[in-house]
Amino acid sequence: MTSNKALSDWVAQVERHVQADHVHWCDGTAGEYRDLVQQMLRSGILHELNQITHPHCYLHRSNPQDVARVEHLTFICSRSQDDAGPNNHWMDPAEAHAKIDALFAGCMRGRTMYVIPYCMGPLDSPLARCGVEITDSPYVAINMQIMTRIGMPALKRIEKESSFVKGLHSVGDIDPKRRFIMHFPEELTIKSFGSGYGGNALLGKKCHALRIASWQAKREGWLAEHMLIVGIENPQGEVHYVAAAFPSACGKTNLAMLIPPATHKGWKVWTIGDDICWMHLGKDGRLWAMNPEAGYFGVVPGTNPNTNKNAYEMITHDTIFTNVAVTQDNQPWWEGLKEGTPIADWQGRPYDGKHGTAAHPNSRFTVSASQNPSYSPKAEDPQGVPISAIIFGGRRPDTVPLVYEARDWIHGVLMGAGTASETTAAATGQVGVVRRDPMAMKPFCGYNFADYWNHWLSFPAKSTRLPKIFHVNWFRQDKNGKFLWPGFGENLRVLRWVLDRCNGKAEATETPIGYLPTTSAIDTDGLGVSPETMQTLLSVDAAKWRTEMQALEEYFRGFGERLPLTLRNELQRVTAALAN
Ligand code: GTP
Ligand code: SPV
Ligand code: MN
Repeated sequence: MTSNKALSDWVAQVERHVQADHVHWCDGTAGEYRDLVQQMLRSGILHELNQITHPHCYLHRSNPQDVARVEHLTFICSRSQDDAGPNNHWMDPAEAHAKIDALFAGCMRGRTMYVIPYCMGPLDSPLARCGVEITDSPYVAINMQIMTRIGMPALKRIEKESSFVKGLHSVGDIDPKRRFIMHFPEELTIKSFGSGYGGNALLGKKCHALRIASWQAKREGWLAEHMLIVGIENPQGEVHYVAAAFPSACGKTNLAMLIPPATHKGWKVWTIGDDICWMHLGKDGRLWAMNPEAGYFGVVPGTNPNTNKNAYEMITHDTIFTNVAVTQDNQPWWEGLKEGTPIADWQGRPYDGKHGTAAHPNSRFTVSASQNPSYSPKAEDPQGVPISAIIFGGRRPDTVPLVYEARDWIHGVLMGAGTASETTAAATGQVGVVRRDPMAMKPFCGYNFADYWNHWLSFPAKSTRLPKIFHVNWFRQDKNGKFLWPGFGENLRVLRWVLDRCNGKAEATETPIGYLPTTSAIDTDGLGVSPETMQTLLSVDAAKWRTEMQALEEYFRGFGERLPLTLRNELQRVTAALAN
């Protein structure tokens, strides 16, 4: 099937080991997608949704034990444990291979083994990277077809290039006790067993494009980040691009396809990507960003015409829904939809409104990026787009202001490293507890955070035209737990201040934690947020921030001697400023 000997040898070796009944090389055609859907409708893996209101939309119900990423079962298996760092679970590579290979032995008897050549990034981009996922899940195969560029063109590229990422996946028997997501960065290899869910199973996404790619990026001088990429067009027709890192389920998809509020005539927003961003220094010294994905695997709950009209519209056709509820007439339903009534929950049980949510809080849509009304043609540009600002953010009910700016790159790296956020349903475990999530990469950095921060800190020596760095928090609450900031489309007002700062046009006040907008610097015309609320959103409580910096210092201590001295000093500088 292929002239690449490394690939054909690996496929043959896997085939012998897993003992699949059939081998199917995915060609990525529309006919193949249709056939796989038909087969899954027959076997019950997919259910047809209302084809009049939602043409070509299907529902997949996961095993209830398999509805999110599993960070405690995710391992970085580098030769040295220190290379994985305290931020990762580590296993010795030989031990890890032995453990997981035993699970793969004979696991595809009676099943078809799908071989999926894929390309992360535009096929003609020098920044793109290829991989091959072998899986026994047809659900994974069609999701990969939407999320990446699969099939013959990717295979051709692999045949021309010397290396590709090998990803082996089996749903096994979906037993959480026999589940591992293992990464072997030195071997460019991923082995994932026992889960069919999103980030555990679509190996091009978090496993390749973040964990393995971040490792490669460190060695080769670029960045692989958990960031959306968005273009903001002002009424004069100028477009500036922003990359923003928020933890899982903290607003990337929403910001990436934001609709300007009615008060903002002449503004337009262009989506490049909603989850992953690969950035390279250009010859001009600017950072150029590329979205390695071709689709969105997005959070469904909360999506409605007021919060995210673009997403709402793009998921009315040709969409795979995972773990949503359904209405009497078989339309998909979720919390926050604001219309319709669910009669069956995400597990297909009759829904009475009394026991839990109808849709799973981490229910997802899979949809091609080309269906997004705000999709930018620049997303297909082989060179990517130049980034003016990098934004970090998290879900913080208190302490963290709506927006503030780092005084320089080093301070910005501290700001990113200091990001913390309430946990969400995107991963198993407790929801709503604040944890440190540096650069929104806690679950995704394929190596020691200390080395990662060092890598970030290496950029000023290579360029004087780096983007400015900011931090935002859309999730500050009042004492009744109500969000103080309206968010969603109104976030454009904050992005305007950010871009004006980049162009030297907006006012700011210097504080110990960075530059904050002056009270009048953010346009609140027609917003309906009182000046007092704006004041709260833009205040810095020194006592709370001293506690915050102490917590960060404690966290940094876990990285020992490997923590870059520059970062330690920067933390001390901010701490000292807060003491005054
Ligand atoms: P991943 O796909 O897990 O990486 O998540 P994401 O960062 O793309 O998050 P997404 O945009 O899907 O948002 C997750 C949840 O946060 C949804 O329920 C949204 O409705 C909600 N959300 C997004 N933006 C805002 C905002 O500006 N304000 C508030 N209050 N909620 C928001
Ligand atoms: C996330 O959890 O950050 C996601 C969904 O984007 S998953 O693909 O499951 O990682
Ligand atoms: Mn994500």
